[in-house]
Amino acid sequence: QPRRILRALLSVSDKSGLVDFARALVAHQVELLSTGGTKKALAEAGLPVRDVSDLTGFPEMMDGRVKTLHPKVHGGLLAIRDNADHVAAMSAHGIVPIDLLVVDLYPFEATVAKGAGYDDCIENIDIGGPAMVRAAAKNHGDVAVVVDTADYAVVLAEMAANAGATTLPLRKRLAAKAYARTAAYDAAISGWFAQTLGDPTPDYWALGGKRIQTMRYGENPHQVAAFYRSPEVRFGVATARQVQGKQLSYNNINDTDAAFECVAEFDPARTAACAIIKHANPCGVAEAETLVEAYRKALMCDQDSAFGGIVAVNRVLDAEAARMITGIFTEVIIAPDATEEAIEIVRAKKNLRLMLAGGLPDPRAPGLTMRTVAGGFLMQSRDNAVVDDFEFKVVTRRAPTEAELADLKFAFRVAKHVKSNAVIYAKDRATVGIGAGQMSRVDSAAIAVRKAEAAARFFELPEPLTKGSVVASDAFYPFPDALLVSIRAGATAVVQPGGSIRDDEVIKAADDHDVAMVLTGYRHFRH
Ligand code: 93A
Repeated sequence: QPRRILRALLSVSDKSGLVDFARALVAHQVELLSTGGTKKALAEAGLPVRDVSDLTGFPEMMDGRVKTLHPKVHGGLLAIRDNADHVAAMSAHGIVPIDLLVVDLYPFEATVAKGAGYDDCIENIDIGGPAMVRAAAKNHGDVAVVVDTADYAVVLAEMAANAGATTLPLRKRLAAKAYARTAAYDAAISGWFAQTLGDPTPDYWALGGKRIQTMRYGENPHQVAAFYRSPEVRFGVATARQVQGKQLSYNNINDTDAAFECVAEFDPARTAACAIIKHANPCGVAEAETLVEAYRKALMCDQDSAFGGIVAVNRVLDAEAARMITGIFTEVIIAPDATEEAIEIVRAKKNLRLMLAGGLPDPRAPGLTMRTVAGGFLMQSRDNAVVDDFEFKVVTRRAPTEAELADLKFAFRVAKHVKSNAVIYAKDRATVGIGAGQMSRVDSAAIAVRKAEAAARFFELPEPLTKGSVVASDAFYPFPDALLVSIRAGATAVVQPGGSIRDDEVIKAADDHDVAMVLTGYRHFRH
């Protein structure tokens, strides 16, 4: 059912593209109606346009809070054109049909993002806009609704092809988008309220977000996927600028996020740091004076796994680091920024994606993480506990040396970003063995040792770097067995949360081998 557009109501906050679009509508003999600011913009461009106040017989009032909330507007949007009762009501009340609604809502999300005050945020809650959008979308049998400037061209293309009319399939698509937009808008508002009320898990939870990318597929080729950006702006993979390279895949984005969150634990003012990620787990993390040195040390942990990995750094990517990272097959590099020279070097690898985020994610930031379960979803606050804020309580006869303590802190920082059960061996502020994602902590402890042995063979070292290393466990040791695996491999100090009913037994095993143990009181499960 093509519907000829004879009258359009335009009410947009973002005026970009407006005049050209409206001019094209006028060329199709469409009559324009508009609210204050939009009307002004159109009139200034010399286009014939009627004020909505003209139609309603009411002025805009209460600082614009009431401008389109009127039966002449909503009747014109909601009336079914081939329903005799509706048509009779229209003529009885002097209501004229509105065939196209174009709305860009008050910029609530952007107002919050720029840190505006409470009253300003409240004033930027659009009421009339969503009301019209929802009305027009309900009546998509007759009315086309546009909530995204990207659709101006789509509508014009259809009108051009259909003598000024839109088709039902397009109007349905526009309606679906319109409801998604108002839902995301309300989600942003309720999310903001929850935050201001300090009530992060309210009775109802609505998720907002804008699609920024459609993927060829999801985690596997038979799954569909898209990437959405949440309205609150922060430094992260979703806000990073892709400087070059192929499109990111679902798994790339997931891994890039893991990599960037991991290096963000390392204050760039204190140290350079690098993380190499595969399948969302680090296969090498290191601190050093320079990024290139950090990368070199990270790579030594598990050279094999690093192939096709994702690399994150915590400082401006420089030429030396870029040169070395591009020396082996890498999928993605993410950094707060990069020098021109580094960008030039990466450019030689056409497919390699370079993501520049403008800054690092704040590891202490509040916020929520979500995962779906059959029939619902789980929300929790982020794991924003940071090693620098922990008290490292020594529980063994021997206290760690200064060097051991630095490595223990390093290892526990990394442990937070390794899937449980996580056991991390570190030496000289670099991982030398990572055990991840095992159902038994003993297995994680042993796998990490095996990795170190493989690295020793590869680099022809006299002995695995686990000799004389420290070890971190993401959760307490329920028994001494996993710890004993690490001690046998040569670990001299250990950090763990503590809290097991067998802590005494575990501490005794450490004391028996003159191993230093510290407890953090914080667990870092990650699943
Ligand atoms: O304050 S409102 O919620 N009350 C209304 O009746 C209303 N009608 C349209 N905001 C309302 N709008 C919004 O005004 C639109 O959604 C759009 O964002 C904005 C356009 O205003 P102007 O044309 O004056 O720039």
